[in-house]
Amino acid sequence: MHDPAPLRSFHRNRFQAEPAVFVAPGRVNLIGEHTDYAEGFVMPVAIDFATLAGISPRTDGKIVIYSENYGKERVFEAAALPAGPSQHWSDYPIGVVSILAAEGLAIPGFSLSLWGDVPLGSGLSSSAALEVATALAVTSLIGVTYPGPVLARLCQRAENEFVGANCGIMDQFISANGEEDHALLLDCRDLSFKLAPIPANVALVIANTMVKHSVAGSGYTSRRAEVEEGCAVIASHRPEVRFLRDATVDDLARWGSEMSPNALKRSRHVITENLRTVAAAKALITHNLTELGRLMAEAHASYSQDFEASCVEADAMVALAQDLPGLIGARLTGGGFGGCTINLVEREHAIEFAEALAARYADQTGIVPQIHICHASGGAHRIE
Ligand code: GAF
Repeated sequence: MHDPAPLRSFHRNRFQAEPAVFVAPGRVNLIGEHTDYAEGFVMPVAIDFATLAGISPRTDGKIVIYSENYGKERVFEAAALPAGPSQHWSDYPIGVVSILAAEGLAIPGFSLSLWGDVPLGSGLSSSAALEVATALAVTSLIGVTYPGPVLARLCQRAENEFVGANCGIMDQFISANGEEDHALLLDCRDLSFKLAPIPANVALVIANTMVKHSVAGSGYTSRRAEVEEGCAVIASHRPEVRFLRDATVDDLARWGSEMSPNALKRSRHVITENLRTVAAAKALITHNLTELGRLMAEAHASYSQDFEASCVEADAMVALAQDLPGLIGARLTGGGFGGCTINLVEREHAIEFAEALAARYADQTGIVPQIHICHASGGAHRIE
C-alpha cells in the first residue's frame, strides 16, 4: 500500500491545489518472455512497487509535469503538444497525453505530480507504471473512463508511437488490470485472460542483478526483428501463420533450415515459451509447484541459450538460487539483458533465501544486489 500523503503534500505546495491521486504498479513476469508481440501468452503479476500520479486542473492552458524522483518539472502547452520525444523522462507522460489527444480527447491544462518507487532500469516496468498512472489521472480529469484493456493499449501506443520503444502489451496490461494475489495468464492475441491464484505459502522474491535493462536498447529491437524474420519464413509456407503464436515445433523442424541461425533459435524460444506459459498457468492453478518450477527452469535455459537475452550476472543469480532451501523456480524476468530474476520461494524460507542469495551473488560477482520480497498487488486505481 502506498501512502498518498507525501505526494498530496508536495503537489499542494507546488501547485496550490488539491490533487486527485492514482496509483499504477510495476510488474514481474513469471513466465512468457518476448511472446507478447508474437500474439502469444504471458503470465505477469502486478507488484508492490508503483508510480503515483496526482492531478489538478489549471486555467492557463499549460500542462505542468513535476517528477519528485527527478526533482524537475516540464511545461507544455495543452494546445500545442510536442510531436515527438525529447529523450527525457517526460516523454512517457506527455506521450500518453499526446495519444489521448490523437484519440480525439480535448486536453485541458493541468498540473501533474509524479512519484514512483519501481526501481528504474530493473526490468520491472517502471515506464508502464508511469504511463498507466498518467493515463488514469488525465482521463479521470477529463471525465472519461476506459476499460482497463483499452487504457493499456493506449499506453502501449504511447510507448510505441511517441517514445519510440517497440514493446508489446504485457507491461501496460498487467499494470492496468492486475489482481491482488493472482498472476494473469494473458492471451496477447485477444487480451482475454485467466486468473491464476498465487498460493498463500508462495513468496515472490525479486533479485535485481543491478545490470541495467532497457526496452529501448538494441538487444530488444534486434530480438524482435529476428522473431519476425523466423515468422516470415514459416508464413511463406503457411500463409495462415501471422505471428509465431500460430506456429508449431513441427513448422520449425520442416522450415527452420531456411532461417538464419539466429532467427531459428529465437523462433524456437518463442514457440516453446508459449507452450510452457500455458502449461505453467495450469501448474499454478492446480498447485503443481514442482512442475511450475521445472517449466521456469526450462524457460530460463531457453531465454539464455536460444534467445540469448540473459547475461552472465542473471545466469549466475539463477544458478546460485538452485540449491537454496524453499526454491520452487527461478528465471530472468522481463525484456532481458539485465534486470531482475524472479524466484518463487516457499514463504517460510523467503527471508533466509533472500539473504543467502544476496550473499552468494555478492561473493561471486562483486555486485551487491537488491532483493525484494513482493506480493501480487492489484492493478491501477484511484487512491481516495
Ligand atoms: C519488455 C516489453 F515491454 C514487453 O512488452 C515484453 O516484450 C517483455 O519485455 C519481454 O517479455 O518488458
